[in-house]
Amino acid sequence: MQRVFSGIQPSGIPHLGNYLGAIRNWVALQDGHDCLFCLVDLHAITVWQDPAALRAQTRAQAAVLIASGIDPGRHILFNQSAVSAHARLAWIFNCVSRLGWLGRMTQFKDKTGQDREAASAGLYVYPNLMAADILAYHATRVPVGDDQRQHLEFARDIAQKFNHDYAVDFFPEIEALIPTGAARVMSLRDGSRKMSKSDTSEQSRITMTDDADTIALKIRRAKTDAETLPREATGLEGRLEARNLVEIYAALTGSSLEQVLEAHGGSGFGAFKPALSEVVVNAVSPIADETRRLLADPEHLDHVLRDGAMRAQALAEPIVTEAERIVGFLK
Ligand code: AQP
Repeated sequence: MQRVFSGIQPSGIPHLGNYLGAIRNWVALQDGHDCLFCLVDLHAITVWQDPAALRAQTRAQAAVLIASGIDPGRHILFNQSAVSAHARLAWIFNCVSRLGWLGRMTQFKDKTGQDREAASAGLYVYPNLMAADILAYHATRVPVGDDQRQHLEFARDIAQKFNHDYAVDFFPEIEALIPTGAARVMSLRDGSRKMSKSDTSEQSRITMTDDADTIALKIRRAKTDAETLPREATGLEGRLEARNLVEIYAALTGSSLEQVLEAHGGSGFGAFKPALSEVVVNAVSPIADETRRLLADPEHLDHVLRDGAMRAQALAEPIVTEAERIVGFLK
């Protein structure tokens, strides 16, 4: 069976973008693959995290994943810092990848904006760690949202360069699994920015723990334009916010953009937003309820993560030890 590695940063509570772009597909991949689900806390601290909040968010992430249908008994759910192999391989990859490659990464530019000098060095070398996350397990398939496409290509380049530099055939080819439809969910406040845990506006995202009233309020306040919905997809051109809401509706109902517009074209947002709220509440509420139940027993969650870390360590240890031997470390 192919080994699949999936990561999510415990930098906040997962939102609808994480769910539609990633988590929902992870759940589906569990049949027919060996999966590792990793709460990537080493990545999270590339931007400042309050330590107590990071611990709470790590448990909350684990709870949301389990509530969404991830099965930590059949697969492996763990937090990254508990398995030292990630950091060891990342150091080797810091020395394999090139500054020029890192300089082309758009996520670094997006996250730092004008204030690049103040960014952490960790944020700059983030793609090296991401490559290590995957390759420490010789994982061959990585389900990610469309926003991570560039990082996946980077990881492939690192694997190839390592194999080339050391004249080995050690790291495998990686394949990105990118979902079609709502692969990138945008902010409810600005249709040109992706929905993000770290956006300072709570109103920009629907979190997977929001209750029905909060969801309805966020959707009611979501930025839109004054026009009615078009009857054809071409009518959404240049209407980023409108398109985002229609795409969310389509992704959650398993319909195409065209089908949603056939049913709702001609409606104003006054009518469409309540319909969208209902669809979102139906998807999010059962997950939010189960997450609250799981969070009531933090010791159980910690036990699940510790057990996952031991199983992950057992897989990664021989691979990373071999990589260290290949580069010439005494072993
Ligand atoms: N808006 C999105 N639409 C679709 N997919 C998304 N993903 C994230 N945002 C969207 C996918 O979720 C997975 C986990 O993401 P992550 O937490 O590792 O990192 P991220 O992409 O940086 O997510 P955020 O929410 O934007 O977090 P912060 O604000 O902390 O940086 C990935 O597969 C990603 O594609």
